[in-house]
Amino acid sequence: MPLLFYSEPDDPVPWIEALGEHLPDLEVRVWPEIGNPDDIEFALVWQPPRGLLAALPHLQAILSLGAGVEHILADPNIPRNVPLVRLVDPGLTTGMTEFVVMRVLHYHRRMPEYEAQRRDRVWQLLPQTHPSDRRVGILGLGELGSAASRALASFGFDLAGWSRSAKSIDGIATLQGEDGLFAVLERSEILVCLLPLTRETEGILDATTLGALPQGAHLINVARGAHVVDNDLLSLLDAGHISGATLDVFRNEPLPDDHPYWTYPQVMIMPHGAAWTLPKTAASTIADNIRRHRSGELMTHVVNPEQGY
Ligand code: NDP
Ligand code: OXD
Repeated sequence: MPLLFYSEPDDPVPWIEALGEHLPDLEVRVWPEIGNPDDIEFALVWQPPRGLLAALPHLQAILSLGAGVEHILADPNIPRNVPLVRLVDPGLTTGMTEFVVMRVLHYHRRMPEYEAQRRDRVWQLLPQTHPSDRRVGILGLGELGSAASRALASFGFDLAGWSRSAKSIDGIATLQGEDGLFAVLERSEILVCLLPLTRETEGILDATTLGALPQGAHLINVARGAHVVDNDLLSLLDAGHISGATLDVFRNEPLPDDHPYWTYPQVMIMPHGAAWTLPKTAASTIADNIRRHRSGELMTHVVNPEQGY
């Protein structure tokens, strides 16, 4: 039975080709040319329109084209008896690790200050800090957060991370619960957010939590825009409590033209491109789950809808 593909405005052709290499018998129907909705067995989607999934009566599994699934769970009508699978893709993990390491090093090696010096034609060496004296915090130690942590650990950073359940990752102190969150925040000169967006994590980066960071800290948000209370972040930037932020994700995307982030000198913005889901690397995981489902095995990375990730 066919798979419905929805990922506007992406080109579906690389996906059809990559999936075809792993599952030559899979028929991919690209929305809106889906034929009879009764035929559809799998839906592979990114930000599907509300109601689309509910209109597929024989749907067997919903496969997210992203690691985050809030774009699917936001639809109150998604079929609750159909498993929802999030994406774990080695290419996505590599891309995110690269981006996090790049921005942590950027702040660690004081690049914003050197850029300001260059603008003012100042020739001045700034003291260099050894990574073991640089405290970095990671919120979320799942596929992406743990991979980024391991990469940062290889530089020797002084790392602490926060997750819901207890973890053991070489080279990183791992904490849980509200006390654990504040223990991570209070020590993080550079804070990376890699949490999923759920009921519990929406707005988690607000005046209280961001205010708990040490004076002059930097924020790297590569998770979801709604983790951040934007006015609180802007106030803390204005006050100099936060020295700078790298924001890849926003409450409203594209970022509205009149948003203060566009022109805020200490804010680096990216158009939600820290890490891409690449057909070349992601198709094999997706195909593997389709094969598993067809042969009656449990799929991997099935979302717990109650937890929201
Ligand atoms: P995972 O589900 O693998 O990891 C999520 C982590 O967050 C887990 O460690 C989990 O804890 C922790 N967590 C969740 N809820 C809580 C909570 N209430 N309190 C404490 N810890 C919590 O997700 P991924 O690592 O694959 O992806 C993370 C997010 O990154 C995605 O949901 C997406 O929003 C974002 N993303 C952004 C991209 C971009 O280009 N900007 C690209 C890809 C993803 P535990 O391990 O105990 O369950
Ligand atoms: C994702 C994303 O969740 O790209 O995978 O944001």
